[in-house]
Amino acid sequence: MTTGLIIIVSFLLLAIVVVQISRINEIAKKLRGEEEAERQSNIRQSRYLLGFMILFLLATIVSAWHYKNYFLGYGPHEAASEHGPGLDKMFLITLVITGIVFVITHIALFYFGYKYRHRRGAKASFMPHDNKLEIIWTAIPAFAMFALVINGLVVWNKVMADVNPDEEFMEIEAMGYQFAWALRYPGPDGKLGTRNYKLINGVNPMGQDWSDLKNLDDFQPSELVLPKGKKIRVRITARDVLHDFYLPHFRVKMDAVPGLPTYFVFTPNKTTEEYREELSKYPEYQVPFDPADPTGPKKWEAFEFELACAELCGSGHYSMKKIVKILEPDEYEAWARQQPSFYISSIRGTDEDPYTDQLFDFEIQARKAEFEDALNTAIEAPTPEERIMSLNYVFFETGSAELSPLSKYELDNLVEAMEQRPDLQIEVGGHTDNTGTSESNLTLSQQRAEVVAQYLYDAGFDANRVTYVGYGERQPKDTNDTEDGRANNRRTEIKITNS
Ligand SMILES: [Cu+2]
Repeated sequence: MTTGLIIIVSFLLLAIVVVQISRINEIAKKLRGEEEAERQSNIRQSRYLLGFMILFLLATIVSAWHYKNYFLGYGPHEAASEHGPGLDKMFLITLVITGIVFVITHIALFYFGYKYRHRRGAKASFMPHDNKLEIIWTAIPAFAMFALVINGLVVWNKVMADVNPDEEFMEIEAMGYQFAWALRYPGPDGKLGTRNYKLINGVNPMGQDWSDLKNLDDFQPSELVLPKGKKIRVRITARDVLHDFYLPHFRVKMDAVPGLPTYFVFTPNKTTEEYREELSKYPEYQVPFDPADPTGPKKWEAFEFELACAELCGSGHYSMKKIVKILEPDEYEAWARQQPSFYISSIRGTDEDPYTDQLFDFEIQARKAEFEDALNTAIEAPTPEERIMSLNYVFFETGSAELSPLSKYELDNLVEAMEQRPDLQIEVGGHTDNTGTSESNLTLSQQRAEVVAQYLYDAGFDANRVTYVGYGERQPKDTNDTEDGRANNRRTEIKITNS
């Protein structure tokens, strides 16, 4: 605020000075005569040009020196990827060549302005054409440009190269949309599933095709986390408008174009921790990250790599920033193992799920483990009232005693458990919610309990070990006022009856 005020006041004062000087000139002109005043003015202005040149060049050099530790490629900001230093070197060469030209042309510009100021009686020399001069000022820039372009092509071909199919790499996907990035990792199978833009909807933001089994373990983390030292191929796409996948610290930058998949291959070679370590050696990063909190973390401690969008894609463009973390390979593995599959966490069991009529192996395993735990808890319970467990995955068709197909997994768990425990005796109990008359509910619960018992009889157990009772709606476990509560009440239980 005060800085702004000082700048405004300075400009005002400067304007007043300029106005005053021109008024003094007017008066001087009248006193000394027009011609003498003009000569004086020419000398003065040619000197101002020289002064401006010195100030301008000094400011350029001093500010570049002062801020050098903030520039990518300088100070602590060495590239964090394998291809990065090659690009940085190319930029440095270009900067040195164009920098020399920049300084020489500016000195020449202002010096000539000084040297050839108007003098009384001086005459301009007439030089319509000079072959030698033309050749020199065409050949030198042409040669310099040629060298830069050739160097650039060599670096470009290295940086933009795709992976060899037989080489080891990890492929992830980044999709830009207004206004964020959706990231997709291949999951334990190491392969990204196929996508189709026609399948994009509110629950399937990337349009994953669930009929492709490779999609089922893909996960969509909120941060871009990558292992150090691994070659990464990023598939880059856009869902709506142009975006640009930009990882400044890794010198990665590629447009994300709707309908035209692009990619970038790079190998991160510094972890976030290592980069912070490097920053900590520079005084610029030893200051508090948040100036309002002087005791808080230092700039180097709070540093994070970032993913940004480098295409002005609309009003929310600025919000496309994502944190990027580079971890040691074992830390990365631990992180990746914890990421839930998008299909399992967001699609499984919904209307989008094409596999509601089947169980996956891992689900069968998980349900079996859950069953064993619950059974052991019931067997070891101290009082007879607690020796009860629900068969959580036994379901019937609505209003009937017909088992739903997937119930067999839970019933097979029960069969196996009874085979392993020859002295286990159980009572199968059927329960319903309070929809319908209590008589019909009682009948339905008896029929359902009988169907489960029959399954066990068919498996070779007899009535000494398995009895069944229908309790109807008499023993609700939950409220009958909500659908969830009613679903909890429609249950099949087993009671351990051996004492
Ligand atoms: Cu964008």
